[in-house]
Amino acid sequence: MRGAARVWLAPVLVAACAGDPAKDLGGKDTDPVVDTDPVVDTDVVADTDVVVDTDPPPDTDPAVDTDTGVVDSYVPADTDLATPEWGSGFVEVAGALKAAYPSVSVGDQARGFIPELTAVVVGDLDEDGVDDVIASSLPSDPAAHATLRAYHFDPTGSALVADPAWAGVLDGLRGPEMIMGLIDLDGDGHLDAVLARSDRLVQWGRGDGTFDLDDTTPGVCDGRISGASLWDVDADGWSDWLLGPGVCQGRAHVLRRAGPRRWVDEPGWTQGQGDAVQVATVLSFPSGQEQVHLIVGQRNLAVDEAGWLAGPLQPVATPYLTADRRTPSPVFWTSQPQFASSTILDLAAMGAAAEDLDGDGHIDVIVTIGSSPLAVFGGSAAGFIDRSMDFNGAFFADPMVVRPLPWSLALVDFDRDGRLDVMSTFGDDATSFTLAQGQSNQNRLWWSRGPWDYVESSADVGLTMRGGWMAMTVMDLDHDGDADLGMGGNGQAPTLLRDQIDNGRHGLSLHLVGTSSNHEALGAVIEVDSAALPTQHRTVTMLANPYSVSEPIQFFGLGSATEADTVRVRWPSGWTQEMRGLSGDALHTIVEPAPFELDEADRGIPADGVGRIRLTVRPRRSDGSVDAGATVAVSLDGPGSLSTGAPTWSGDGFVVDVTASSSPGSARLTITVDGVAYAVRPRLTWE
Ligand SMILES: [Ca+2]
Ligand SMILES: [Ca+2]
Ligand SMILES: [Ca+2]
Ligand SMILES: [Ca+2]
Repeated sequence: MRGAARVWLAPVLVAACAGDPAKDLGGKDTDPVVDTDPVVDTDVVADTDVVVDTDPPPDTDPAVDTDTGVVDSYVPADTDLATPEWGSGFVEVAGALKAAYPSVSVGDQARGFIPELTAVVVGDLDEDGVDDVIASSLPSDPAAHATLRAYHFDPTGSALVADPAWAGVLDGLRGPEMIMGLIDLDGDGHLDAVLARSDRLVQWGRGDGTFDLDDTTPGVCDGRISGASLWDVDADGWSDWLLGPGVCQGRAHVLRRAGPRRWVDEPGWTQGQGDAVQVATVLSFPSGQEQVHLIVGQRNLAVDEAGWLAGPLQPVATPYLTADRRTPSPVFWTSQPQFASSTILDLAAMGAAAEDLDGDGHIDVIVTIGSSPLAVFGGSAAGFIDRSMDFNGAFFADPMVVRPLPWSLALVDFDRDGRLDVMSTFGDDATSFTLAQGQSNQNRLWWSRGPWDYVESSADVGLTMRGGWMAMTVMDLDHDGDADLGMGGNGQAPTLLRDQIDNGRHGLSLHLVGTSSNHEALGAVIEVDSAALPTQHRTVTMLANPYSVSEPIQFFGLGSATEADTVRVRWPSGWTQEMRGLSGDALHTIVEPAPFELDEADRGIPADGVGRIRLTVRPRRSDGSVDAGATVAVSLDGPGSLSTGAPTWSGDGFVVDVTASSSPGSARLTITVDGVAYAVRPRLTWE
């Protein structure tokens, strides 16, 4: 089984089958389009009142506003941002990890053993305030199971301490596959573990380092996966999974969240997909009024597959998503003319990330592709346009036996100057590892000095360690407001890198926790004003990295300012929260003050025609306070019945009871406040 996995993790081989682009270095676009006429955003002036009582209606558009074209001018007030300063750069804090991996197996070609594959994830599993680390590895021996090792950080986050007491604690997680990430998926406050198997995808954390193993996730093909995406496809307030088979061929699956700890495969939610994709992972993001899902992986070259799924952000009727060929033309293919009619799946993309890199209000997408390291799809009002970037000079200059492959991405402002930098891991896949017998690759950082203007700064930040890298998780392990990294790879001991870029600039990290919105706050738009930098906008998405599922923490630079004047969060539920004076150099967790609540956690009761679920609506002002003077209306689409009359103010919120139907089915609630509907429409189930 694992031998087969090498096939889909083999862009070099695939590219060779499709015309040998690995040998075609291509002519790179030397004249990248640069926005010379940025639209100035006039709608971001911070209110000076600490208590805001403007009572704005909920915004029904949780996506980036493409009509107003919010633009960051990228003209920082801090003139010293023109040149980078790196201080100590990235510093490894992986001593204990390295000690545990004195020799990582590099495989045995004669016996068909691929290199040992490693990954590392971070989270506070026992909730003592100090992050914990789980390193996992898939041994070379195909008959062996993944191994797990647990560590604590010292309180400063500067060193790792092995914890023998946890050897037994992790027994529950031991199994055939690696741990890709730690996320609180059910919103109970305890981190849950995401495993690299679709039929054992989530193990539920108890908050003390132990886990419940009652997994009911539907399996996909033989179960092995290397990545998965979360997105609230049906906008019901619960995140759904998008994932696909990693070994066999099949389709990308959408698993609807049907309860706090339950997902149901929904083949009827998509249309137009073929059945011949090996999915590395999925990248989900909003684009205008749409949700877009990029299937990262490779298709059977004999079968046409579009490679994207797209549908409205506010879907009404199934199918919610339709297969689409979004790959920009002639983007990227300008330097690869032999692929002029190809889809993204022809090039075996293995990682992807989405963010508005140039501040024009449109999400841009970067994809790692084997035969030309980074493909940049620039978002525009007309769809993706050509943003061929010269990310690759140093990459091509590296004297390698076989071209190293890019894998995982991070689009993060590492130096806190307000501009998003680009980092990619590089390493072999099993095939190139075998061909070259283990190469010494280097991860790369490109520093942004303006829209579509990047300077490779890998050596400046100390990214000189060489190895075979693949997985990358992004976190703030020392809670100081900047982005730290976990990395693993083929035949490679995992490592942790702490951002010690000391340059006098400050930053903050934000971890959003949705309540009425999806728990991961995916799709939320964050706007940060600080004294020293132009307004920054980010959209919360997950990175699509192999063997890496990071909690979507957002990082903002503050330049010389020590706090953010204003942080605005437009939650996926549709209402906007505003906070003042969040301190820099810190990780802030922001929990959505719920604009509505249901008194049944699983949102389902028997279809007996009698039982009731109570909905409490609390219209929120931007400071989070409840507005008892708002006008609230509720409607039900589907079986069941609402209590008669207008929603009544109970002293704690506007209360509506929904009575179950007498036959099984489901219905969705639409909640309207002062004439504007919430963007989340919860689903009730009569079972
Ligand atoms: Ca949990
Ligand atoms: Ca959902
Ligand atoms: Ca930066
Ligand atoms: Ca940090």
